[in-house]
Amino acid sequence: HNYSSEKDWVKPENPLLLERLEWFQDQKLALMMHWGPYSQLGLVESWALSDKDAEWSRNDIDWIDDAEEFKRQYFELNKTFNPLRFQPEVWADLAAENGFKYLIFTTKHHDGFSMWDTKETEYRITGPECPFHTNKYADICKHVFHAFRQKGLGIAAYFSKADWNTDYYWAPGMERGREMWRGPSYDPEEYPWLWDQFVNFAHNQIMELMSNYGKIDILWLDAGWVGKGKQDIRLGEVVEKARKLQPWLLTADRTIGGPFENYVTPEQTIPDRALHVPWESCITMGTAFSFRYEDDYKSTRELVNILVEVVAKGGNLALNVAPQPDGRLPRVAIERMRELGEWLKDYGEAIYGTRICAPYFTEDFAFTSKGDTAYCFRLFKNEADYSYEESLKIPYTQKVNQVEMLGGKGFVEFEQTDAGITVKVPRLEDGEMAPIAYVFKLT
Ligand code: FUL
Repeated sequence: HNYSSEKDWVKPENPLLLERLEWFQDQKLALMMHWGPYSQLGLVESWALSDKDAEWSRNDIDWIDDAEEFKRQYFELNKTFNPLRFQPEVWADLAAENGFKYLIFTTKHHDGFSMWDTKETEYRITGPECPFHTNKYADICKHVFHAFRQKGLGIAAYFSKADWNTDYYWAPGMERGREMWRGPSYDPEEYPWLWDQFVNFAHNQIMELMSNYGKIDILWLDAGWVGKGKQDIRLGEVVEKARKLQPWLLTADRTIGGPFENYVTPEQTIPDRALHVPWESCITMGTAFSFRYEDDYKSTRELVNILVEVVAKGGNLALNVAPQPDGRLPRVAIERMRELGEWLKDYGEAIYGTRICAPYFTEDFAFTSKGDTAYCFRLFKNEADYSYEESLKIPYTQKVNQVEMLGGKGFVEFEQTDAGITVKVPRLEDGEMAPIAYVFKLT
């Protein structure tokens, strides 16, 4: 998933949606969460199901030599998914306290397991086979959305158009899990009745989420590879219905371009330049979108560097943190969220509500702006990158009257020439750690 659909971005005509895109661009930081029965496996979300992707997605399954048996067992993970330590208020508190402004939650990933009380399939969290169905929090989406809304965060419903569980996705007699890249496994022209059923099923599920789960800000549709051209899932129809109930709804129909990709969504990557359309990169804190045992996590310094680069290029960061199968977040993930939150308490002013500002992002510097104010970050990518130098040359050529160093350092002396500004940087205080970044407010 790259950002080439930037060129196909269509500016909405509806003034409410334009206003919502401004809201969206103010938020900067989303918490993305991938959670479902697959979390028990500790692999890569649903991908181990796909024969075509076996090489990378099953590469650490050394205990399975029979793919058919594995897929059969995978589809039974609903029978053991029982997240008794699910406490959405704890997630929401942690997110709100640490600077996350909206949530993107997997209502359904490619495996088709629905995390809400859908009427469309038994393969769901409230289904009779799932032990969690008797829990008072069984309708997971409802409780997650409610908890985050209570804390003032926006809500994005991630919904995979691909559904490898439903019969409507497979040609009659074909094995589940043999995913075809464009999905479904048949040509809709050959089986129009089947395709119609699939499209109705997707529409009904989307409408359940739009009707019974409170205010939804964003419909985040994944699997852009389902529904291109003649295989379109007739999105216009369902979005029109959805917007009757949720007139403010933004849609992120990934990599499709056109009227339903209200913003562009690079994945695990940051564009090489500032983009002039609304966008959001989803990037994992660990090595996959869903939970992995003994995972490696990005350092706080790395996370700050990613956030600043994304924001300086005009985007939002959807930082993905994966809950464990029992419903708790991994300890390391919590620590990182807190450290990022600490950093944002000092420097969030230069992040939230900002827009791009030339020269955007250079080797060492990043810029953002808010009205007449510009913010400049001098990033230190590694601790070893940091060494104290009293005077720092900033390549910013607009007229500046005053320079303040955020993080409680106060106003600093500076000189301005045609080439930029030279500021006098105060020394670290005794015991002060090497900073992740200097942040200057240029007025
Ligand atoms: C991708 C999916 O295939 C991944 O599993 C993940 O959900 C990511 C956010 O989007 O297209």
